[in-house]
Amino acid sequence: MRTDTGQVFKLEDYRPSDYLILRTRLTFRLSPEATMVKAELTVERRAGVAVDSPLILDGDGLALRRIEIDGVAVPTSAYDASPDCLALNALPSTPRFTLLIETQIDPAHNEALMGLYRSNNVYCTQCEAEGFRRITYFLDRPDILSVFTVRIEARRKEAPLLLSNGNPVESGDLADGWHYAVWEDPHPKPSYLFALVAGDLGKVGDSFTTMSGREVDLGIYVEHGKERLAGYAMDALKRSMKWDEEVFGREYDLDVFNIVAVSDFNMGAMENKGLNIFNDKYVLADEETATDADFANIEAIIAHEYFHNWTGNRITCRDWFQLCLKEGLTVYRDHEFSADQRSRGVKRIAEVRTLRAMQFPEDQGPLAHPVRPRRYREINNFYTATVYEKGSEVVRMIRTLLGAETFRAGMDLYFLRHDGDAATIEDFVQVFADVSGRDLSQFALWYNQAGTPNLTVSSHYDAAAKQLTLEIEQSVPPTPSESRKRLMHIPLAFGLVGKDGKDLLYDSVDGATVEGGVIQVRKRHHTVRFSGVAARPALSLNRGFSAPVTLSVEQKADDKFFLAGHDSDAFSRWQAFNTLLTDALIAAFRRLRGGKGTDFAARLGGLAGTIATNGDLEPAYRALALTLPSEADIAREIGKDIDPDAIFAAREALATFIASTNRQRFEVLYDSLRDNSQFSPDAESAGRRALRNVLLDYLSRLDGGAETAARHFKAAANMTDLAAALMVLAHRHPGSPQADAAIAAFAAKYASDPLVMDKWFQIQASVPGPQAVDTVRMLMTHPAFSSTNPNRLRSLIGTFSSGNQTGFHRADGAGYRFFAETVLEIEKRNPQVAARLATALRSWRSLEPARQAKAKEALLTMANTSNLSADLRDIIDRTLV
Ligand code: B3K
Ligand code: ZN
Repeated sequence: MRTDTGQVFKLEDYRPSDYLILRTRLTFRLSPEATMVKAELTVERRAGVAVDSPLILDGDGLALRRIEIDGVAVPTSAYDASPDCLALNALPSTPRFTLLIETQIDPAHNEALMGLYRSNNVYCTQCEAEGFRRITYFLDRPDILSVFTVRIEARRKEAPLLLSNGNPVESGDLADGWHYAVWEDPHPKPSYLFALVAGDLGKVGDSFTTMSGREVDLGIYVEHGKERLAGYAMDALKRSMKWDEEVFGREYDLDVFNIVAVSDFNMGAMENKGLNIFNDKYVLADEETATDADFANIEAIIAHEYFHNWTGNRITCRDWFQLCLKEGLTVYRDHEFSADQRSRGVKRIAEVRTLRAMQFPEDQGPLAHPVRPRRYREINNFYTATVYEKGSEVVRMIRTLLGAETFRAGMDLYFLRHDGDAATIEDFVQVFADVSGRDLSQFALWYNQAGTPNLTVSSHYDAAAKQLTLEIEQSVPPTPSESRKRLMHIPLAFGLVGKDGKDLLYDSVDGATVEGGVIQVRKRHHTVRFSGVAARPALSLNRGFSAPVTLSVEQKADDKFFLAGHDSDAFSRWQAFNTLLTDALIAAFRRLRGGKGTDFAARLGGLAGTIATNGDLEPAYRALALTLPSEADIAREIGKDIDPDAIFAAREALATFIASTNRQRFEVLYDSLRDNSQFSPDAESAGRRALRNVLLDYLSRLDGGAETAARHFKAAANMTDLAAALMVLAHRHPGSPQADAAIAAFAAKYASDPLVMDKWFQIQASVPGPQAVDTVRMLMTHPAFSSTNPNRLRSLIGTFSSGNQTGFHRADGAGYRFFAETVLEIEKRNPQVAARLATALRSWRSLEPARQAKAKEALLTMANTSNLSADLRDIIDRTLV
């Protein structure tokens, strides 16, 4: 484990390296505990660099075995080697030389899952961001692009399959049962995109013909016997390849494209050139083991990693500060792909829900950072929702500002101008400024300034003058180390909705630039006046969530109800209803804490019923509308002095109110949505299942609810329905015979399927209430649990800490104590996963005082532990600031 050195990396310190590595020839002789790695590097000194400049290579826990320059052993006086660094002081005076380095590594004991490690007896690698330095000494930074040739040698019995990046060029037998394969990747790439896989795996093969008629061999490698489960992933891959050609004009560039699924993986997947490595959770699926959400995730992540081939691999990042250059853009691309494959409106609502759940709290808490950060201590902690999701929103805003055609022209120019480059955000923004002729300097603040901007809007309609006036005010809240903020350029899409639900027209507008239904907010204050507006409209703002802002609109409840039923923009219609629900929940929370407020409006319950049964609306949309804001959503809206128990009680009360108001309608609809046809994972069928399962959740709260859910469980013909029923039983009827029976039946059936058992862990870890701590402790001793597997840890510890508000934030602080102790235990093996889990405490300052004090104690326990990893130290220190 790399302990923290306290070193801070700064964007402004970027400097090109003195040396380049033009070619990298690697030879691996694989053995679980003693793998030999020979690296032959063609090194070139940059023009103008002094001959006596040292070459300083990165390492991480390496053991050096041999070192030669141009075929001659280097005397020990000419270098300094430590596990973490190799400094060469006396180099040839010729500008180019060959450096040979031999290191020995121990994949079998690599529990951090970075570098070369073993997962279920398969050798695999993860090098982003800085894992390559755990394999050999290198200039392990993304602006060093090198042409890689990789030779892998292994015992054939142990590893019949030998894969690396690029195209296969040679393979054959060696003495003593060994064999080898050579792979060559013609595209220069940074070391973080290196990959190697060796083991005994089953293959699903297919092929794709690119737009210029080239044939690409596709392979997905999985555990033997699981080939059948890779069909959906393969289909998603082919659809992704086609879509990138059609929508972005991007063609694949190697003879093969391989994907390998492994079961121990720190994140979702990795875009290594020509050899994507995936968490098996995002490859394996059939109706019996995967939910509709799993299918959608597989489709999105397969697409995401494939799209990286152009946005990430062919054009990579100059340094890690530019991470959003590839991640934000690639998320934008996968969002668009899913929107095209599924329902665009529904997809947008889901995206915004994720952004608010994951990114808004980041922006509003101690870990806030700009989409392009300026400082980091541990880069792995910056693979965040801000970099990914907000980064994607920024790209979307560019498209909104420029229009689809100009945006595409900008992307074309980006590919043309920067193909083969390690680029920056400035490069990216510049192509759009060039194609549009617009000044995007204020807009670029979205990359450089942290915090979620707020827009406050009030409106006034003058019937006599037929004028509508909007007062728009922007503010950007202070965030750590950025107390003074500059004003942002915010594209605010809007509609003036008339009585018939259609948008009203207007003659002219002044006070801000308004084009294509978008107000461009650039100043602190705009008075925007629309003339020639025939009647008082209901104001629909931030349509399609055109900007990632919070919005405070002074609006009559009547208008909100009207928009919730009539806004022609699907997102805004959903938003209007969601706002009504949120307002009602906050009022109920305040009532529970002794405040004043009226009971739930009967109209709210009525509207829920109307939406549920409105056949003009897609079932998936209706399911999203009827899903109440989560406890975390409500907490975020309330912002301070959070009491999770009161929030929980308020939410339960509203859910029960909606259920009892609509009992009959919900029952009829629930029955009518029963589907006996052949399973299909398509979005429409998934939408019907989603709606039916939301209705189940409501109905389960009424008399006979446990029986209804138990019937649902028994009748379930797919994992979506089965998991939904189990969830409802475990959450709404804990300890009931029905719940206990379902929990036992599920475990008995799926005991040997770790990915399905993850759902079982998740469902139980999220059961609300103070008992959750003990439940999770107990489940950690279950045979299906493993404290070295990241998926298991996320299912149990991650769900408990980020998905169980009343359990984790138990009033006596036992949840926090258990959490701190567990994170410290995990950290010893896997600092990256531990650090990610630890972010669950980031909103501790918004808790009520007693819980706040207890959360702080847990943070201090971690902070006062000596020899913390750089990963955990960084998160804890920033959280406590
Ligand atoms: N680029 C990888 C993430 C790497 C995370 C390193 N800690 C997967 C992705 O975003 O596509
Ligand atoms: Zn990515």
